[in-house]
Amino acid sequence: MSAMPQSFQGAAANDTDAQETREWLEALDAVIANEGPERAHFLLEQLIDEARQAGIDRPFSANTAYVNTIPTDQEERCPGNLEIEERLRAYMRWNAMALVVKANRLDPADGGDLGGHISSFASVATMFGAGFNHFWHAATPDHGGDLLYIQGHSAPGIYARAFMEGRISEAQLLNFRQEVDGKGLSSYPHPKLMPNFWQFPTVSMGLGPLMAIYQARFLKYLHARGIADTSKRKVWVFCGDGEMDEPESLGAIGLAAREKLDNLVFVVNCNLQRLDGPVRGNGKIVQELEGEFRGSGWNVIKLLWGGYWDPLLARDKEHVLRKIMMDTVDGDYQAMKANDGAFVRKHFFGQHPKALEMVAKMSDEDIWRLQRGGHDPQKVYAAYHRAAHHLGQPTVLLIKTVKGFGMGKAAEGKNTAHQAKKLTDDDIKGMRDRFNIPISDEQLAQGIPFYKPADDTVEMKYLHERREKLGGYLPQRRAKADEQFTVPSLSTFKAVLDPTVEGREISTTQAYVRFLTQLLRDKALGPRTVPILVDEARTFGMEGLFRQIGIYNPEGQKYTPVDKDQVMYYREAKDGQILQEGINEAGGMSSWIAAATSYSTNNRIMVPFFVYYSMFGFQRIGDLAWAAGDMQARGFLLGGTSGRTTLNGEGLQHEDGHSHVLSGTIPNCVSYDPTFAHEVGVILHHGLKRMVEKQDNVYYYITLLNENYAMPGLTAGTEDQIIKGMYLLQDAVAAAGQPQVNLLGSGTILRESMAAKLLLEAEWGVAAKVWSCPSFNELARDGQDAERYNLLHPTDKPRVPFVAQQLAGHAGPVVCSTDYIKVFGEQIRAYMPKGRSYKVLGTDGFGRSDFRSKLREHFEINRHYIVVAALKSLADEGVLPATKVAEAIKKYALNTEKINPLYA
Ligand SMILES: Cc1ncc(C[n+]2csc(CCOP(=O)(O)OP(=O)(O)O)c2C)c(N)n1
Ligand SMILES: [Mg+2]
Repeated sequence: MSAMPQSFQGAAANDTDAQETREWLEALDAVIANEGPERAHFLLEQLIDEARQAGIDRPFSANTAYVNTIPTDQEERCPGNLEIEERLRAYMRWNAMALVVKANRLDPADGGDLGGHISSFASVATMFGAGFNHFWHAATPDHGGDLLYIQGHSAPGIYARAFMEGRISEAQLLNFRQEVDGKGLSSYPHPKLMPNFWQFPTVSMGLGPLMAIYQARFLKYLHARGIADTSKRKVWVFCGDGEMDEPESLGAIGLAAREKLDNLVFVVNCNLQRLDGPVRGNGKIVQELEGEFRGSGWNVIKLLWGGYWDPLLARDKEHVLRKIMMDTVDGDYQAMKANDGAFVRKHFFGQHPKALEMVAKMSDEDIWRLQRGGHDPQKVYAAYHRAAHHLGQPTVLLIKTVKGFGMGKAAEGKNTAHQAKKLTDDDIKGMRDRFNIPISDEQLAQGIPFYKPADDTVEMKYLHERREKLGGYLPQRRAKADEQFTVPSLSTFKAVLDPTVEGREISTTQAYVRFLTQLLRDKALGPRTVPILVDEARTFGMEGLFRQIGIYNPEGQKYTPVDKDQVMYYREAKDGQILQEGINEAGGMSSWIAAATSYSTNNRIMVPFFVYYSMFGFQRIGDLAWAAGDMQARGFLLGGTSGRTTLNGEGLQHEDGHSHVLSGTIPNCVSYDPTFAHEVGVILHHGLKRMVEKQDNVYYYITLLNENYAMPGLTAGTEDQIIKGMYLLQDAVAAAGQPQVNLLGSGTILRESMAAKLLLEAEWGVAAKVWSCPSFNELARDGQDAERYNLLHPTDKPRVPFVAQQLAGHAGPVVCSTDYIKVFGEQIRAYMPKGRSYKVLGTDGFGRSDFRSKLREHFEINRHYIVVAALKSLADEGVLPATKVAEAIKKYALNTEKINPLYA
């Protein structure tokens, strides 16, 4: 008879029939021993099912014991030469360390350290090794390539490998974090800075895991739609255990399971530490994550213990050791690894006499060698193999490691490990000895040399051979797609360029939808168009697309939609074209990024259009928008229902008066706030030309309005000016001596300027010209660029900013009015023609709900305020007496004592 299981002993206190309990447990033990764990699992499932059917309220537990998920006898053996791999890894560890330490021993004139991390790669090195040597395929003609999301601060290890592979030179290693003069290596993965190397920016914690889920989904989407064969490709995502606390990290794991993304593997490096200290000192991060992921429907593989533990666990018939493993909290686990074998014997095994007995014959060194699973290459291989072959679910590997592994007293398991970057000479010697790096004390004394074996050594041959087998080196990024498209001519989009017929009013949102519908009809680009929605299709009048092109759903449509009998019913299909993300802007943005970088990751140019409430854009998902810039995304973001006073009834949370200020902070984001349908058409068309035809690395942000009005149509010849950001919309001919002004505006408020023009002319004898400025951001960039040129070329003929060029022949003060905060319009103040006065009206302050006219009065941007601002400018210039301004204020009954809307 087997010994009494530990679990049984633990339950004894509230056990009313110990004999019966023992019989059940013995029966289970017998099944495991004779028929195997699979059978035991089946029986338990049956029992649980039966219990549930009988109405027993059995609480769900997603957790398993604190041991490896894969039993030792079921491990797939690694076919590689682990000894050679270990040596190669040792050199990479060394070079990664040297790279950081050398950079931080430089003595910069300005005193600032360059920084860098050693401990994270030290903990993840074996996990990278297994992947690079055996699993991760590069892009080849018959394989699109696996996609790697590398934990950002383990970048030095990736550089160390690329150096060994001959892809990065020693000179580049010496320029780690010194990028300004070119050739340096970026601190973290940044496609923008190393466009042929890094694919995914991951160092803003949480964004990597989130974006990767949508990336994996997008691969399935491309396959389902027959655009690319992605069947062999996988997305591997490395995250820190601390990083999993970011809500973004876990935020989309439900989608991954729901869509059965078996092309997705998360590897969580559970070194139990983050930057300041333990991730869960009082608990167990692995168990917590196991519950989260399994509860969400993922395949969970825990790899906690290395092979040296196997014999001990095999002898642990009474589950004494397992119980200690489960009862020890992460804070204590960390302390074990920051100490030594004697400490582990006393504080870990010492928790139970039987455990102490198990290790009685082992020396302290032997005990120290009982390593964590993530440092055992065979076990890591087996876990990866399982993950790579698992079907129907995404897999998460929870792999336990030691932060600063191999760095000795300097960092290993220390709370300070994360920031260890200036090792002492002794620490460095310690590492050299521990990893057998063939570098002498004399060589070390002259600096810390990098180490690379000769090309004809077995190690180097093995290194290259492994990558050749897997199609080439990684990471590697494609900067341009091989394919080419011709964008249909502008006239194709005639429907949005022509004036609206008499009595017909439309919004710029409708103009956008018409443009999109037209583009979808294009034979080549239509299928490449990816409309992305976050449960607002009806808000933007796009529900017609549901039926027309369908909503992507890998399951198709298993139900009969409630509106099936209607023309525009809610159609879901396996090859649907629309990505409908539900109420989920971060997910929509992640999908958009996957599509917008498809030219690089899939060698397929896709044209994503993501439309959302403009307030829930840059402000809500700003860091993703920044990552999109880094990734050189190409596509359209449409900020719907934009402007502070346009979305009248919605109030403070919905009325956007600043998204253009935020979009302007992203260098490769080009933004527009058009007023008219033809402007939308010209801008979208130009965007297609740049991003699709020329493959320029920019993306477009265009705000759309929900206000209907007659559209004037395109005046031929103004296209370029629309793109540059400013054109004369309504001229005025001033009689001799007549006061003149220029009214600038964008978005809906331009129409207030148009109304003000009429008032100025009819009631105040002022000739007013109206300028439509679809992009103050582009005007500002142009002006800054001209000013910079002039600064650096003082003796050249000065460049004239476009704003000044446009206004040059048009005398009179300038008044700018937009539905955005004043800094938006303020941006171009410096680029006025010399001596020209400039007044800016804008919508600073919290929004609120009311009618549009009331809001425009509240924010002081309606036609009356514009008239008053124009008259005041003229009075300041001495053209009119100040009493005229007072007269206007009175005439329009402006409340001069009301609170500044900024503070209201
Ligand atoms: C959004 C964000 N916040 C903070 C940081 C700074 N940061 C970089 S690494 C790190 C600790 C990471 O710990 P963990 O995820 O456990 O990774 P490990 O190094 O332990 O593998 C922090 C706080 C960041 N990069 N991104
Ligand atoms: Mg960690």
